Formats: sequence, C-alpha cells, structure tokens
Amino acid sequence: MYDLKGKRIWVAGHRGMVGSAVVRRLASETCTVLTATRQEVDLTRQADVERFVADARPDAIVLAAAKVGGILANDSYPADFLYENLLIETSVFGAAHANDVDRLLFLGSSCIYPRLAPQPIEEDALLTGPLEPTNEWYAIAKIAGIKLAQAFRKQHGRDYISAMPTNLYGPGDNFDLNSSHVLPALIRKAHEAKVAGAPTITLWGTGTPKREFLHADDCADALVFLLKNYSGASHINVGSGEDLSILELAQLTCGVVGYEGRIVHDLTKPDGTPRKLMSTAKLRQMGWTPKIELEEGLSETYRWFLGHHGGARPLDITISNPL
Ligand code: GFB
Repeated sequence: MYDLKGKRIWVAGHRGMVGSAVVRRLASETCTVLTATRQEVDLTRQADVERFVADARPDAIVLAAAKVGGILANDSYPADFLYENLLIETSVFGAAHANDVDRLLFLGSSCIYPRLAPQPIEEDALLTGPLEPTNEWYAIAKIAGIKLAQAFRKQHGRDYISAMPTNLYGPGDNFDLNSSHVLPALIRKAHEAKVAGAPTITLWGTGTPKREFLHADDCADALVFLLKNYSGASHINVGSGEDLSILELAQLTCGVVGYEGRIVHDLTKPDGTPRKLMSTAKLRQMGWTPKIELEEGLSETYRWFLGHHGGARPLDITISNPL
C-alpha cells in the first residue's frame, strides 16, 4: 500500500533500542533514512522539531522516541513519564502536520490497556477499565499518542497510524538496574552473581506476573510491515503471542547465563499488572509473524551485554532528569 521506494523516512529516537532496530531494518529497503541526534533536535521543543522537519523534508516519520523505563522508574518519576512523552508526541505530530508529512507511525505500549483486561487483549479493550497504577502516567501519554494519530486522521485526513508493542528486549537495551525492564535486569543480575560466585539473585515481587516478550528486531520488522501495508484509525498490537511468568523468565535467563544459584524475592517491590498478553490476531491476519524465539533472543542479548561490558546505558531519550 505504501511504497517505501525513494521515500525519505525520519526515524525519531534512532539511538534507542527500537529506533536503532528500525534503522537496521530500513537498510534493506530502497529508502533514505533520516536521523537527528539529541544535540541537533530536542524533541520536546516544538520549534526545534518544526525546523528540523521543514529542513529534512521527510515523506514519513517513525516516532520511536520516548522516555521509557521499567516498573520502578515508571512508578518513581510519574511527571517525567507523562510530561516528557506528551511533549515529544505533540511536537512531532504538530511538526509533521505543519509540514504536510502525510505518513507517521506512532509507537505505543501494551500498558495502555486496562489492568484487568480479558486475555489475550484485543485492540478494542482500550479505555474499557482502570489502568495499572505503577505505569498509568506513561500509559496516559501513550493513549494520547494514539488519539493524536486518530484525531489528525479524522480532522485533517492524515495517514497517521499506531502500533502497540509488547515488552521489548534486545541489543541496545538499558541494563541499569534502577531504570531497566525486567529482562535486561535479570541478565545483569545473573551475570554479576555468576562472576562473583554469589549464592542468590533477587527478583522483584512475587515472580507470578506474566509477561510477553518480543525481540526488538522482530518489532522493527513488524513496524516496517505496518508502515508499508497498514492504513487505519485503530492501533495494531505487536507481540509474540506467548507469555511466561517472571519466575520462569528468571529461570530461563539463569540457564542462558549459566548461573546456578538460588532465586530469592524482594517483596517490597511491586508486581505491576498480573498479566498483559496481547492478541496479535489482526497483525497475523495481515501476514506478519515473529521469527526470534525467546531463548535464542535472550542468548543473543546476553552476548551483546558481554560485548558492552554489561554496563548501563542511558534511557532511549533522557531529557532533563536522567534516571
Ligand atoms: O519489565 P518491568 O519493569 O515492567 O517489570 P512492566 C515486569 C515484572 O518483572 C514486574 C518484575 O512484575 C517486576 O516486579 N521484576 C522482577 C523486575 N525482578 C525485576 C527487576 O530486577 N527489574 C525489573 N524492572 N522488574 C513496564 C511499564 O511494566 O512495561 C512500562 O512500567 C512499559 O510502562 C513496559 O509499558 C513495557 O512490564 O511491569
């Protein structure tokens, strides 16, 4: 439907885990990929973004930039997650419309759905119940992004679409224990315990919540698929279709890392949503399926971690208050 041949595509957030995967995936298309560093364009400033879009003249935008983080970061910095994400979204949507960019792909998150939504969660479960309190601030910002895409479509006829990825992981993930998501945290904890010969690693919460994981390269492939093949007001779920408990994930990670100690629990930390397996029926019916199995993706991500000292890296976009 949307031919990328000869198109100029701006990937906003190209240094983040997902944005960099989208740039890698677009390398196999005959399009020109545009990027801008944080020093060149502050995405929270409308005037900066408008100037950049006016100069760079993209035909399409993939909005992969966001203030992101795991459960503790979301719970600890509600203002940052709500305010900065709203600023990024309004700046980029506004600049796209002002400069007649007719195609934009917005990235949301599975946390937009009600905490107790029926599983697997279908797209129309949006706004049918209360959100999970640990990340409602981020979720509200992401819901606003979906609504911006729909509003520009309804009022101005813009072909703006939204994808809702599940919990993502992969090379370039954030391994900082205070701000990361669970999967990179477990890789780091298991590795450091193995190296130190520590008898235990600590899991936050009960380990009973279930999560669905998708490799960032699979996600990027799905996003390019949607950019080429999908036009419509409804957001589209992007997931692997399978979930497992956090304890099972910890056991799998320990196996991949080669750590044989015990897993203990820190029950002062929150569990968050009990389960958020998304229905990916719509995307599968369009013809897209994921390729990277969780264990294979975990091993690859562990190798990446080892190659990068296992050190922490900043959030995808850190603006005023690094976590
Ligand atoms: O990945 P995570 O931080 O975020 O946590 P969410 C998932 C589950 O893993 C929670 C548990 O039940 C955590 O308590 N967990 C166990 C750990 N050990 C750890 C650990 O060492 N670190 C972390 N981070 N978790 C996020 C949202 O929710 O998911 C965002 O906060 C976003 O808004 C993202 O939507 C995809 O899956 O709970």
